[in-house]
Amino acid sequence: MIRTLLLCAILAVGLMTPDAAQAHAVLVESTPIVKSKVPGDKIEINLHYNSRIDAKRSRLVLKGAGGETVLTVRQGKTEADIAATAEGLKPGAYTLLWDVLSVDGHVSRGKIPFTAVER
Ligand SMILES: [Cu+2]
Repeated sequence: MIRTLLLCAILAVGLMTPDAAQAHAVLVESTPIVKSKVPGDKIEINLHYNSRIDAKRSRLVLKGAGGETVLTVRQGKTEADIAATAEGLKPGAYTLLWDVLSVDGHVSRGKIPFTAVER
């Protein structure tokens, strides 16, 4: 992790183009919001990053009591957004695991815990 960040810093300094300087993907905003309660059995997911994301080479996995589901990732409203639809959710705790490829070729990952509740 630290080694990856260092490498990024070195690359960012080495290739001081506007793109490289802001290429490493950091999650800026998410739907659902971390630790939020989401009503209903179908949720629209949208993750917004600080840089362009390669949606085709990014992964979203939804983990819940019933197991793991690999979601179909699509480009969101902008090139810095990815989106997916999760259906058939039962009330309970879930974790959305994201794994994205940004334009500098680096993968970053994170998780978004949330709770599905009855509408
Ligand atoms: Cu990077």
